Amino acid sequence: MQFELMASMMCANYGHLEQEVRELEDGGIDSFHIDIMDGRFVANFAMSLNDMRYIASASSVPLDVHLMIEHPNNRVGLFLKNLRPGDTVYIHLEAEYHPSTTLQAIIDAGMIPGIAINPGTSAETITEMLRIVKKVLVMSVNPGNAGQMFLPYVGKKITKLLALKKDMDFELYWDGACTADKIQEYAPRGVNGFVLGTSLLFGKGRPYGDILQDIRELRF
Ligand code: S6P
Ligand code: MG
Repeated sequence: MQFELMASMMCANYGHLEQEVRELEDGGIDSFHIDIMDGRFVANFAMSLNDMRYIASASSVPLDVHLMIEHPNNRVGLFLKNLRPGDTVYIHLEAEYHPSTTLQAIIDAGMIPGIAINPGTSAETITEMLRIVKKVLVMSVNPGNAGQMFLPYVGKKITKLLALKKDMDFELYWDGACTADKIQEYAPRGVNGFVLGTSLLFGKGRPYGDILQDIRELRF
């Protein structure tokens, strides 16, 4: 079964970031998930533009940039000019009046356009945008922090999106509280990838490569 695994780099150990990047890359991570927050759209601040730039320079593994910022159209250029073609940029639909304008800027820069949606945003709300984006990142926790509890009502929305996915050209990704049972249930149903944070990857006292291999073989 094919599915992607992304490392949520806000959960990494910044005491030795270079080693973290190297170990994840050697362990076969598919992309580095970069959580950018502005203290407004969400109350927290996570990674910075400099962190993103460093990781882009330290590895050729694709970046998966999750912008949790208000009106990303005003700032997306700062990120785009530091990325490589083929990296993904997600904006939150809830944070922009005219998301298609921002998504077009992402496409024009050669990046993969994605939308992220909060737990409270319905599948119906995003249907039109599904014609433009390549990826949808479903938040299964409210954005802002790692280490939160899964919100069970998101499961029904994922089921709806999996049905829409059969006729439309987009991929579906899971972000938040991703545990082994979620991968076991949703990878066979068609979720394309999972963001791994404190629930499954970081702070476990085991080499990342071993953890990633176990997940890929659904050996939990
Ligand atoms: C949350 C952020 C996520 C988390 C990740 C943490 O605002 O978008 O990417 O960092 O989900 O994973 P976990 O397993 O600690 O919930
Ligand atoms: Mg994220």
